[in-house]
Amino acid sequence: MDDTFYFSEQNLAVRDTVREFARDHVAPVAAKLDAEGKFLWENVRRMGELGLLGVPWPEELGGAGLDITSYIIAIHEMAKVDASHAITISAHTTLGTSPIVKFGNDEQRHRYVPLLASGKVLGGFGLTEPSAGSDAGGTRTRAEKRGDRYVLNGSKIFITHGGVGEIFVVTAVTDATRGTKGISSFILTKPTTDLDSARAVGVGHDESLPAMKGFRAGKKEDKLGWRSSDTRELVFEDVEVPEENLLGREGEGFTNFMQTLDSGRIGIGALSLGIAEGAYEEALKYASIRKQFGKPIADFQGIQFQLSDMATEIEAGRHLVFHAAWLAQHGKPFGKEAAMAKLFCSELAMRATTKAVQIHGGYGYTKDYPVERMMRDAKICEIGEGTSEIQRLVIGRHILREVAG
Ligand code: COS
Repeated sequence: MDDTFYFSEQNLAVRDTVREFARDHVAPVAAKLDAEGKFLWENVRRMGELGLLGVPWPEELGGAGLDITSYIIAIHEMAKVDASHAITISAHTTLGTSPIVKFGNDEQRHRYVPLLASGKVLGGFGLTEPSAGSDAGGTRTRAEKRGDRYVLNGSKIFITHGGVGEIFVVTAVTDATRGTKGISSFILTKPTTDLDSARAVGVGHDESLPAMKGFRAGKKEDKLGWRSSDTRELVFEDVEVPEENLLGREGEGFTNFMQTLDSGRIGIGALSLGIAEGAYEEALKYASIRKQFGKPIADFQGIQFQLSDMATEIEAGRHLVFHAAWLAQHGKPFGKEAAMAKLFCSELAMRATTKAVQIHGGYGYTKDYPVERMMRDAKICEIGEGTSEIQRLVIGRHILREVAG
């Protein structure tokens, strides 16, 4: 894919900015952050300064005012070096901020989006629950209307930025008799769990956001991959949420969140593609310098075939991801294409990273090379923001609807 042919000057400038940032500030620390499971506030600040935490939002809301392709490029480019930094951009922007941009009223948009888009505070998205994973409609968290407020009780799990974040959009059942149409969404706020670090760096906390009593982050997950991204439980114990924090109308929470996930899938497709490309580049480099039987292993056809397969599949993945982004950018339906991009690229990330480890041989299994981290980081892409099975289900429904006319 000839980048200069498909991408605008602006798109390429975003790519260069992220490439430079990733080279200077992410690559040198990625392995250490992974080993320590550490969330790096300094890089959140830097990403905010570069406009990477609000790429597609209008400038009047504190965003960079760029197009969706630029945003997808940012995720893709970052993931070539470190998936944890890439998911920070993606989860914060699509999951944490886009529901407020798209479904919020003017007051909500102006209240919360500038804080998020500038990277002053981090956002998150609370949908998944212990009994509502793939079955997102199985939400048990309740929101009971009492006067001019809702009282929330329940919990969410596996929430990116659950601890470090301050602004969350979450779903809760407002009418248990109406199935998915009885699910509503709300904006909740709490202080970051990392208050000292956030204060020291100057981002991550905003005094004007109310600490809602009874709303707190729970256990931090100790994960296989994406280890320097913060994933936690969110707990709601009689949380009083003012009615002006209802996002959209009552009963619209499920469909709004499903639309958010449609967009999110392009981002996870791009993130997965970035992991695959990062692993491919490492494998190519290693195969060119590693000598066995008196010559670089890249001279062996067995290695060339593996590299050829990786390069071909990456090329296919790029077309899927950037086609879905193009559709979204031009206001065309993109749900099927986003699910295809996410499905193909997440499974590609697993294949490519596994091959990259194999090409590195014993060294690939050690922490001396980044490919083992990339392999661990790839796995969640087949699970998070809709498993591969759910993507196949979504694609299947689209196909059958198209056939039915
Ligand atoms: N956009 C807009 N509306 C949507 C939608 C979408 N992508 N998907 C579903 N809806 C609407 C449907 O049109 C339906 O409304 P009507 O009854 O008015 O037609 C309503 O939502 C219920 O949809 P459906 O009956 O298809 O719901 P299901 O319970 O069968 O669930 C799936 C649909 C499986 C697709 C959904 O639960 C899902 O995406 N699960 C995966 C969740 C996920 O990705 N979790 C990741 C963690 S969050 S980061």
